[in-house]
Amino acid sequence: MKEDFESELSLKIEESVTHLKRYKVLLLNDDYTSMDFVVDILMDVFNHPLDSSINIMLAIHKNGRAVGGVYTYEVAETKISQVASKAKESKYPLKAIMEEE
Ligand code: TYC
Repeated sequence: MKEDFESELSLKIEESVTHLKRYKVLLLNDDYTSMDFVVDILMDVFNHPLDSSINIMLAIHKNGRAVGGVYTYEVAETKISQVASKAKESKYPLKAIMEEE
């Protein structure tokens, strides 16, 4: 059917557009995660050096959120799930989300 073809095509276009976009991965503040743990996450998951990691962590603590990095959709998803599993393992409520840039 023409309608089926068109809706399949528009889904494909949507997917292609999703993959061309860039996504900010934001870390969110909370009252329980230790500052040291967030600094470790910024170094280990987001590959920031120690001094930038401390500055980003303090920005999250002060402003409620800050950007850990900007990535393709898949890489952003991977960073978010890495944060989620490390936080779970350490019993911290730390959360990362993505936003279209
Ligand atoms: N607010 C936390 C504290 O005072 C520290 C913190 C910073 C938590 C950044 C989460 O994404 C975060 N221990």
